[in-house]
Amino acid sequence: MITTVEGGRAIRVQGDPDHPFTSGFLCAKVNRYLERTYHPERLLHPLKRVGKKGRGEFQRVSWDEALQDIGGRLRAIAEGPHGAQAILPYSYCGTMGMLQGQSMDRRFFHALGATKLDRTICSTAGAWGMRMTVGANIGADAEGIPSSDLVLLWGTNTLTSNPHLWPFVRQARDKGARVLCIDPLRTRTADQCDEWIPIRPGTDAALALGMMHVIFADGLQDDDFIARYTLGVELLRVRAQEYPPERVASLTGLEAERIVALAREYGRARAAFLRVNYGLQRHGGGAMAVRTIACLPAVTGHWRRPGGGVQLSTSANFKYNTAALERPETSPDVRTINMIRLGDALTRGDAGVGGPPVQALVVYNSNPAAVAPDRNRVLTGLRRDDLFTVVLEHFQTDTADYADYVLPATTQLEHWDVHLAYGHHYATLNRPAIAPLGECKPNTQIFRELAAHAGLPGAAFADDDDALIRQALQTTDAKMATVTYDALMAHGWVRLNVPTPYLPYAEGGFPTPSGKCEFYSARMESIGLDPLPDFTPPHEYPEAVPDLAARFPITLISSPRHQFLNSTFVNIASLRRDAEPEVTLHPSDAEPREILDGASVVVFNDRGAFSAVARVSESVRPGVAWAPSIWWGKLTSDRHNANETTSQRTTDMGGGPVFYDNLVEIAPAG
Ligand SMILES: Nc1nc2c(c(=O)[nH]1)N[C@H]1C(S)=C(S)[C@@H](COP(=O)(O)OP(=O)(O)OC[C@H]3O[C@@H](n4cnc5c(=O)[nH]c(N)nc54)[C@H](O)[C@@H]3O)O[C@H]1N2
Ligand SMILES: Nc1nc2c(c(=O)[nH]1)N[C@H]1C(S)=C(S)[C@@H](COP(=O)(O)OP(=O)(O)OC[C@H]3O[C@@H](n4cnc5c(=O)[nH]c(N)nc54)[C@H](O)[C@@H]3O)O[C@H]1N2
Ligand SMILES: [Mo]
Repeated sequence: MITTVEGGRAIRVQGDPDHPFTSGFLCAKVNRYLERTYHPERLLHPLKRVGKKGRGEFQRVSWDEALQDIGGRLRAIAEGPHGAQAILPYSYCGTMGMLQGQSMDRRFFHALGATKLDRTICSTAGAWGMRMTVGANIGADAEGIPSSDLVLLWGTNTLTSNPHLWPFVRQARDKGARVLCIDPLRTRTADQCDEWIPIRPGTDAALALGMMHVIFADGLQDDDFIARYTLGVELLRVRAQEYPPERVASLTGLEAERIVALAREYGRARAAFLRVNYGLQRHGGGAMAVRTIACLPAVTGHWRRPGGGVQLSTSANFKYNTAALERPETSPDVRTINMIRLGDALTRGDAGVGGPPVQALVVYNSNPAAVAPDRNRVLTGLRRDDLFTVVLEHFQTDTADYADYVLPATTQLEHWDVHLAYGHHYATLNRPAIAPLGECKPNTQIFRELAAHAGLPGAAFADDDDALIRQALQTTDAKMATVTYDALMAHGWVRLNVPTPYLPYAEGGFPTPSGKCEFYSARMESIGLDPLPDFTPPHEYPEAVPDLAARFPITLISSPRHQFLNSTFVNIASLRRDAEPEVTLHPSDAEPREILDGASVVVFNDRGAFSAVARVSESVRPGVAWAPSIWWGKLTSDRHNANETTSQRTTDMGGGPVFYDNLVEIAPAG
């Protein structure tokens, strides 16, 4: 991103036209980054709560007063009967920078001896699935897509969540490639594809196994690739036998002929690109689904060719020196709490992991009062009078309303950082374009100063941001060889030391224990799991929980609204455009409930409820509803959002969330 500054004020942001992946355009949200940065409600001074928790009544205080009080109180808790494990940090991806996201903050909590947070809320299930099959969350290079002859957008809303991929897809299409979208929703992406394959939520592994069934039956597999570079094909064939098209049809809700046709098209393609993304792994069987799909390009040998393979992410290619940034060795042996279980952690004491009650919560780069599942319980916890809460933020979010102190943080325009990517292969430097607004400080600086006020000694807190950048880059990893301090300072971004396009597994070299693509996984067997790919039903799969499904027959998907970035940008007027929370349902579900388009409805289950305006449309499959998210509760008419209904259960592997594995009922309001 290029920022134009005049007289100290940023006046324009634009994409870098020279960047090979983003090629000069920004997404709908970041285009509005100036409106966000200079928003009249931007937090510019430290604030101390004066009203009841949740009311949002605060008064301005000085940094000194805030830091002294916070430092003293955290120290008192650390020295109290429960020790420092009563302190819980809570952060996720407000910024994904290596500095502002995971450096001084970690050093601070490690030195304090605080509880550790397992940062699972987005991607760990899928990452687990990739690791079990190909060995790492490293996939095919999107810059190869123009050479693909088939693109499957599988569980991803590309035009919304990954728009920079689209130009590559178009290039492939211009050369004759077909583009298919596998999604329970006919998203704006599906609308632009050659076909929409409206799968039942949480059943993708069954579809992948059905495809393998047909591919093996028709002899469309690449026997040479399989023999050289994979492990366990005999067992995989047996497993795929169990998934004939008719059975897969009943599991996935797709027609058997459609499944056979898809399998043949995939099997006959030269280089099919599977763009799987995080949407499809937000179900009880999410890790196994990704593991299973990730077997496909090894069965067909598509990894050999540019544009072939599967991409969940490219992030594991970026080997910044996180140990140097975080100093994990300075942490005592403490418990870890899964961030998805925040509701339980704050209200049940220990989120099932044992140990002391949580007495202090320090939130940064996250808005858990909006984004965490089982929102009722999260808010009940945040409301506790005996919980000391500190929030580092740009805005007075739902979470900030429950804070004892709110500390104003800088934005991307105001601080230094370095970034990895999860859809391409370029490292990025974030150079501040303008001075911090008001009294805002970067997270790194806030944690340095908190360390001093909490009486934490150590040279670790003396490193400035320039030193942190240099430490992040201290690595001997071959792919990082091009990512030097000088190159970043000179160009702002630099490609990893990999060819274009990068073919990670063209000649095997899978980073698994066996060095092969593991259809059979001894690691999974050793921890008591099925060593082979399989279909693991969602937790709230109607056939498995008929009583629940009788009361709550609709699966709710609450994936992002085009103009929001999780809960970021929801308070930007030009992006919210006076919209209200909506829920789209199929006419065959609307009719028996007497719900008309535009009607006010309530979406509910045993966990909670939220209001929305109904949209009746065939853009969702029957039995599925879509609530574009993630709303700030405080900007809706009933102060609720879709996470009132989502559960704290975790995925089969990786401890991920199950946001879209969520049975609800929808009724006219009142
Ligand atoms: N505009 C915008 N862009 C974003 C974000 C944002 O909030 N807004 N968030 C960013 C972040 S943090 C992430 S993790 C990514 C997420 O982006 P994606 O990985 O694309 O994931 P989602 O948008 O959660 O879901 C994508 C699609 O998966 C579908 N889906 C749900 N369940 C299933 C299923 O069981 N099977 C299949 N096949 N499809 C299913 C949903 O209907 C949805 O259309 O986007 C990033 N980009
Ligand atoms: N129902 C439902 N729930 C979901 C999802 C969904 O699709 N549906 N998506 C899930 C996913 S994929 C993810 S990744 C999570 C995301 O959850 P979060 O990581 O909590 O993401 P955001 O909601 O964007 O909130 C980030 C906050 O960080 C703040 N911030 C940004 N930069 C900085 C900074 O430099 N310093 C400080 N101190 N603060 C900063 C922003 O102002 C914002 O309020 O939500 C998950 N929750
Ligand atoms: Mo995410």
